[in-house]
Amino acid sequence: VETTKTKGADFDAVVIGAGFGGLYSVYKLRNEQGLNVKAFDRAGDVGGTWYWNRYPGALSDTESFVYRYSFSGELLQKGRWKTRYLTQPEILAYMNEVADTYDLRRSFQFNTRVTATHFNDETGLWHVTTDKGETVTAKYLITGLGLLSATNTPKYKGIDSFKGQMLHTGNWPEGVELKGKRVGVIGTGSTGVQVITATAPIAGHLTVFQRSPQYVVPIGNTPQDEATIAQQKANYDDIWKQVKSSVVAFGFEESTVPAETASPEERERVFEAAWQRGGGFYFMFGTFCDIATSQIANDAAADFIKKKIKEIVKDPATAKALTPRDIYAKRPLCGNNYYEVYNRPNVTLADVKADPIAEFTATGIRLESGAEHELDVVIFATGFDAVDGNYVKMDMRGRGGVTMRDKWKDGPLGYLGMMETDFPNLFMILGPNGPFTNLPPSIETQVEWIADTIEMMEGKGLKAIEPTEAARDEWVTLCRTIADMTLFPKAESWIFGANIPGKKNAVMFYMAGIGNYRNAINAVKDGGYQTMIFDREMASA
Ligand code: FAD
Ligand code: NA7
Repeated sequence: VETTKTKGADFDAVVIGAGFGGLYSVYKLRNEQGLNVKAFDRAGDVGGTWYWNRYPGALSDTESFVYRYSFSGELLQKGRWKTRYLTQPEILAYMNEVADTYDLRRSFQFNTRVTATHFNDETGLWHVTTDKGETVTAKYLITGLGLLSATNTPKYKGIDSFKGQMLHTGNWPEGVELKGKRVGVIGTGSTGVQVITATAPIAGHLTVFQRSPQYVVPIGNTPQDEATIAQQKANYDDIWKQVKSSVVAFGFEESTVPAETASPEERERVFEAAWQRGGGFYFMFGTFCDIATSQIANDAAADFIKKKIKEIVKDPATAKALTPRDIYAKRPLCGNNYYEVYNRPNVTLADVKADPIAEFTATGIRLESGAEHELDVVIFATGFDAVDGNYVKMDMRGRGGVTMRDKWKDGPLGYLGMMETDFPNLFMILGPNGPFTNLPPSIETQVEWIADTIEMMEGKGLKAIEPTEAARDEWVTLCRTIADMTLFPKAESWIFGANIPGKKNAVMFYMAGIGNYRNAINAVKDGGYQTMIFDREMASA
C-alpha cells in the first residue's frame, strides 16, 4: 500500500473517471511512480463510455486493432476480437481486463460523483468533495471526465406526461426489451445510426425523428480471421509508430492525393472502393487529402453519398428527406446498412426539421402539423454536452476562488488540451483544445505527458505548475487558425458546441493531427517547460 509523499495531503493525486484516461492515469502514477492515488467515478465500475453506452448496436467505429492501449505488449498480445470493430460488451470486457491485470480497481471509489474541486491558495492542495459528503486533499488533480459523457436531453413540452419508457443512449439501463415494441428514436448522429440499424429488425415499429439528415457511409464490419489478427499482433511496433505520427490515428495511411485535381472517373473509383471497404474516417481521410479542406473535394464526396442515397432508398420522398443539404464536415459517420433501414415496412422517417416536435403526449409524440406517433419507448440519441460538459457541471475553483464556469463562459479554454491558467496542478485528459482523433492513442499521449510532468515536478521538489496566459492564448489561437483552415466550422455539430441550445460556438479541438500534437507537447517538455509558471506564489513573494 502506497504512502502519501505530499506533506499535509491525504493523497498525492486524485483521478476522476474510470475510462481509458482515468485507468491509465492510475496505472502510470500509482503502479509506475509509486504515488498515492485516490480515484472516483460516478459509475458502478470501470469502463467510462463503455460502462454507460449499452444501447443495442453500440460499437466502436475505430477498428478493433487500434481501439485499445498501446502501452503494454502483454495486453496487446492477449487481445481478442472477432470482427473489424468492437462491440460495447467486448470493450467493457477489455477495460475490466486492464483493471484486473494492473490491480487498478482498488484505488477507485465507484458510485461516487465529484461535486467540487477547490484549489486552496494557502496549502497549495486540491480539495475534492463528493456527493457522499466527504472531502479529500491532494497535490495533483487529473480529470478523465470524458469528452462525450455529459448526456444532452432536449426539453420538450409535456415530456413528463409520457407514460411509456424514455431512455438516453448514454445512460442505458440493463434489461431493456425493444422486441415488438413501438419505438421512437430522436437523433441521427453516430449513436442514432447505430441504435436505429440495430432496433429496426426487432421493433414492432420504429419511427426515426430526424432533425438533420446525415452523410453515412457503410462501416464494413466484417468478421476477422485469426490470420489477420495474428498479423496485426505481430506488427504492433510498426502499427503504433504509424498511428502516433498520423493525423486521425485510425490505423490507416491518410491519403496524400487531392480530389480537387482528380478526374471524375478517378473520384468515382476511389469513393466506390472506400464505400465497399467501409469506415467513416477512412471515407473522409483515406480517399483524398482535401475533403475536409476544399469545397470542391467536399462537394465531390457529398455528391457521391447523395447518389448512393437515391439508389438505395426506394421511396423518393424519403430519399429526399434523408439527403443532407449542408456540407460534409461533421464527425464522419458510418453504419451498418443505414439507408436500407428506410425501405423496411416497419420503419417511418419523421422529418422534424420540416415538421418539428410540438410536444410529448401520454401515448407518444405530436408534431406541429398535428401528426401523432404512438410509442411505447422513446430513445434519445441526442448526444452530449461535449468536451466541457462534465467540467462545468462540477464546482471547479482555481486560484483566488476563480470558477471554471466563469473562465469558460465564452467557450472552454485549454493549453495543450490539458491545462488552464489559474488552475495549478490540474491536468485534464481530453480537455479543451486537444486532438481530434481515434482517442485511445491521444489519451495515452496525454497521460504519458502528464505523468512525465509530475515526475519532473517531484524530482525537482516543485509545488505548482500552470501555464502562462500568453501560452494558453497562443495555443487557443493556433487551434482557431487550424480549424479555420478546414471546413468543419461551416457545419453545425458538437465539435464546436452547436448542438447545445445557448452554448457559445467555440473551437474545442486541435485539428492538426496526433503526430503534430505529439511534437508540440513534447517540445514543451523537452524545452524545459518555458511556457509554464512554477510555484507562482513563491515566485511573486
Ligand atoms: P470516458 O470513457 O467518457 O470516462 C469518463 C468517466 O468519468 C465516466 O465513467 C464518468 O462517469 C466519469 N465522470 C465524469 N464526471 C464525473 C464526476 N463529476 N464525478 C465522478 N465521475 C465522473 N472514440 C473513438 O476514438 N473511437 C470510437 O469508435 C468511439 N466510439 C464512441 C461511441 C460512443 C457511443 C461514445 C459515446 C463515444 C465514442 N468514442 C469513440 C469516444 C470515447 O468517449 C473515447 O474513445 C474514450 O472512451 C474516452 O475515454 P475517457 O476516459 O476520456 O472518458
Ligand atoms: P450527435 O452527433 O451530437 O447527434 C445527436 C443527434 O440528435 C443529431 O442528429 C441531432 O440533430 C439530434 N438532436 C439533438 N437535439 C435535438 C432536438 N432537440 N430535437 C431533435 N433532434 C435533436 O451525438 P451522438 O451521440 O450521435 O454522437 C456523439 C459522438 O459520440 C460521436 O461522434 C461518437 O464519437 C460518439 P442535429 O444534427 O443537431 O440537427
